[in-house]
Amino acid sequence: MLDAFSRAVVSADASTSVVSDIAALRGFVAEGNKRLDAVNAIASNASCIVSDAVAGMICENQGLIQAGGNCYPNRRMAACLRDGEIVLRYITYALLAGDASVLDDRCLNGLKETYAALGVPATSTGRAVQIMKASSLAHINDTNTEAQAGKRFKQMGSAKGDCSALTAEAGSYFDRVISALS
Ligand SMILES: CCC1=C(C)/C(=C/C2=NC(=C\c3[nH]c(/C=C4\NC(=O)[C@H](C)[C@H]4CC)c(C)c3CCC(=O)O)/C(CCC(=O)O)=C2C)NC1=O
Repeated sequence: MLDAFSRAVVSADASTSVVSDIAALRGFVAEGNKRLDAVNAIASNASCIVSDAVAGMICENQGLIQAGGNCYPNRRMAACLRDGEIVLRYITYALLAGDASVLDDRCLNGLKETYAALGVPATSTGRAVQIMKASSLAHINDTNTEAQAGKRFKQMGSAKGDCSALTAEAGSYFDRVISALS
């Protein structure tokens, strides 16, 4: 598993040069608190993000919870919710490290094949991850609304600033999951 720093070392070593992209690492450190806030925004809303995504996925495709559907019976429903939490957890690790390798190596490696063997439908999984993405990015940017969340409405209240790069990076980890599974 790599992070932004070990990645810089590995890349430099691969070309037998000294570590050169110091500016990027300086930025990683300077923006570190923002990154921690973003990780916290996802981590502290994780069960809400996951259950909302799986509920949304099922709402749009109710065959999933009928006999023959991959969220039926409850054992499979539980496995699905658990998988949503696993995927989201690895995404937070990648966001914290500033590198996708932990997500690739420890979560996505072989998952497409496992899902194919178990009959877990790829389009539905992709849809759940897409909803987790929308909801996570809203929590990072505090753009979630009471209308969307009802009684469970909660904002992080972090200092407002430019989070566009971090939001794009976080989004890229969700996209990575979707493309690895499709
Ligand atoms: C290292 C990290 C890690 C991952 C990622 C992981 C995934 C994983 N998900 C599994 C099952 C499963 N995954 C799902 C998931 C879903 N079904 C749906 O319809 C939805 C589309 C989706 C939820 C969004 C289901 C239903 C099963 C059980 C399938 C079965 O037993 O028939 C299994 C088979 C073993 C088990 O049931 O526990 C694995 C290994 N395990 C790990 O250790």
